[in-house]
Amino acid sequence: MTAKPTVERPDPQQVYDTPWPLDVATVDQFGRDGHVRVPGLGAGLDFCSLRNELAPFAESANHRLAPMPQRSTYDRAFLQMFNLWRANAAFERFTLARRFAGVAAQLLGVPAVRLYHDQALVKQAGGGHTPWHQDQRYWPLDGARTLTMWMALIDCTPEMGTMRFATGSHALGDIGPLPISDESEAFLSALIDREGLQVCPPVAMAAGDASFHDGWVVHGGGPNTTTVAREAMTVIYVEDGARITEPDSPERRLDLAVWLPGQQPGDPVDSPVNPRLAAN
Ligand SMILES: O=C(O)CCC(=O)C(=O)O
Repeated sequence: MTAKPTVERPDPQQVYDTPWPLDVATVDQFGRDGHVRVPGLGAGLDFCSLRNELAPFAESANHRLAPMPQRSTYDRAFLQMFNLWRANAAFERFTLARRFAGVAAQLLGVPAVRLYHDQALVKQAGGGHTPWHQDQRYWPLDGARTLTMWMALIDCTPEMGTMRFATGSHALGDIGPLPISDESEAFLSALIDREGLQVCPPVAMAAGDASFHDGWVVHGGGPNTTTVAREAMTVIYVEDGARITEPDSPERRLDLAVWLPGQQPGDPVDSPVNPRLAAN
């Protein structure tokens, strides 16, 4: 009798702790385009187990919303679960991973980053598109360098609604207060046409493939026209030393209170929920 072969999987902490040096072309591409893909960044992690950890959070987020046809465009786009690192040990290891923070720091060209917050984004089967928007418009971090890592937790086809980007749009900076909505989709679609920006459409992403996007890049996601949920985990980073700016919109006022608790405009980002994440 032969022994049943076992699938060797590395200890997730080993994956999280092992640096991922980027080549110059990848860093240059991020600077030029405002987004870049890093395939296989999470390879070796147990995505089935991460999805099981996520399931109860997604289930309760789903129950808080109306049935899909009655939802707003925003709520049809995804179930949103924030700061899982504070609620779940598996996601604490994921979000605080030195490997991911190290890639973020290399792309920004800084020695260290701070966590702004994490969020899981589940685009349910039949879920709608994610309208075009700029993330940094939500954050009281006007002059800071910021970026988001988006990692697929399941093999995704483009039809499941992976990310789309307006390449180079980060160079336009702050386009204005346009919360994610039908209005932001229409306004930014017209802007993309007017400026002749190239759109990088949704692409297939295997579980563990990641993309990183600049806080000012115009981006969104396709609809999920399949019967499988598109499960993704995101981590938002800000350069270490960045200072908080005066919030000038309801979204930024809310973000200051929630993601930078106890902090004031002018302070460096360093509340207890914004740990410094250094690559080394
Ligand atoms: O997952 C999506 O559909 C959109 C994600 C997004 O906009 C972001 O992570 O900034």
